[in-house]
Amino acid sequence: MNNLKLIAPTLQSILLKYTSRFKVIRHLSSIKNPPDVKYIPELKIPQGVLGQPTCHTHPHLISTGYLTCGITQMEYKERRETLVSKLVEAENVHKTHVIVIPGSRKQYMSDKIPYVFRQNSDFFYLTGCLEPSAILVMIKTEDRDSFKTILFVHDKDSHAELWEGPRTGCSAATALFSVDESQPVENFGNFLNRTISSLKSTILWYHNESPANPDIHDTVRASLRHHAALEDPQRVLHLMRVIKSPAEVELMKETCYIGSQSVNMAMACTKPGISEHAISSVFEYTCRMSGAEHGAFPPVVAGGSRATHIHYVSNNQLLDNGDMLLIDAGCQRWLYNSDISRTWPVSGKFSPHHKILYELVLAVQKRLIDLLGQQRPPLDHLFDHMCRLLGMYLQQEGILPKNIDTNELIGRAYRLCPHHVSHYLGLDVHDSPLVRRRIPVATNMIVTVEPGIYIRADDTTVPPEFRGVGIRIEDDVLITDGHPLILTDTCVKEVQDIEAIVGRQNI
Ligand SMILES: [Mn+2]
Repeated sequence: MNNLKLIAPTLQSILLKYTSRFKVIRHLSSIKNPPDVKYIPELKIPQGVLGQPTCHTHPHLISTGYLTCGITQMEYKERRETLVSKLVEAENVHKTHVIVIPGSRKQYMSDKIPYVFRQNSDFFYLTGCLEPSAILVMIKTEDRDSFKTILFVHDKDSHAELWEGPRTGCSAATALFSVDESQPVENFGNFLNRTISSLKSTILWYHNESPANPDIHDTVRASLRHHAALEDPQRVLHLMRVIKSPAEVELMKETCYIGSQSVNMAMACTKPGISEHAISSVFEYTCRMSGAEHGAFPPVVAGGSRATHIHYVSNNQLLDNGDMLLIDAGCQRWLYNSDISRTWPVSGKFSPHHKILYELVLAVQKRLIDLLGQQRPPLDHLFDHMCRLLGMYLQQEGILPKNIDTNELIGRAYRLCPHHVSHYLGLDVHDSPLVRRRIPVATNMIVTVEPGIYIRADDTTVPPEFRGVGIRIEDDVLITDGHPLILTDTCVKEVQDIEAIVGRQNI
């Protein structure tokens, strides 16, 4: 994390010089001692060069005793234990439970040209394993209290390793991932068939829709010939994933901090005539130099009325002096994601009408964060609150007419902000997608709060001076027993602070 020091002094001097709110910019440090980590001496990280970074080969990334940054072998093991006990409890008429969670396979942009590999979040959450096409299998029979964990990985192969780099291999994988047994991936099909056909009253837990790994999907489907019942483990798994452990909270703080500073840097580099592409590059550069692997998603960098297209990612226009610029971007660090939106004037000075709209969205956002702490509502209710607040404030400013009833007002507000105001955040940007947004938020969930307003250039239902602008303000928020903790709170969002730093950095 020392790399942030390359970026931080410039940014720190800008923030200190021009804003009142940033007295101290902390430097990132590797996570050394996450709270509540159990130290289990018998779990050891094998020595030697393996298929992924370890505390021995990459001490600048992973502290001694951890499997991945900030997370121990024990924590991964406990997650597997929790999942198995919850699944067995959910379907207790079956005698045998076989759980299959595949890793992602490599993706190619064209022949033999790979994309950067991204592990399947469910698989990573349960193993910490970064190897493509590895497979986790857990078997619980009724005659034993414990269950057996088998990890299928690509075994050592000097020819393949010449091209692709070192593999962990079966013998080191057993110790590294603290599983009972590791086998070569080629054995998986036979193993599954044999297991399912030899055991009575078996239920196969496998995510059958939109399979994470099409290569093994047919193998798993074929094993169903042996009269096993099929159930999806994802709903239970996502209910676990949506509540973050202390170590995960620390990782989320880091990725949110990097994302926040990178948006600040993008703001500082903005000036009339610069391209959306350049601003996008500043964001990405700052993230990566600060310890993020890459962006969390293709960023939206949208000037003027282009910001009214919610998923504008072309980012190929030049920024005009009178435009507002909307950024929706985030980064990934150790697979944990941040997701931030900010909107600022290209010129560094809000026009009176842009300022009215911006302060209105900011007021809605702050009110929604307060509500999360006070009422802990389901995220769907938060969306209802947003429409009501947005409608009310727009009416107060004379942007929506006074003579319409509440229902119509909420409908008009909804048309001006058609996207949801919140989603869960973590290993996936839209995290734990099987967890409904109808359940109340709970302590240690991390959610976004992202109200917006999008007024098209040809929208004749609002006064002309407010048309052709899109504004969104998005923070990442940890639900606590008290007031929510805004993990992206070092990202500038007050009008005076934005005006103080836009354009202060030359590139
Ligand atoms: Mn978001």
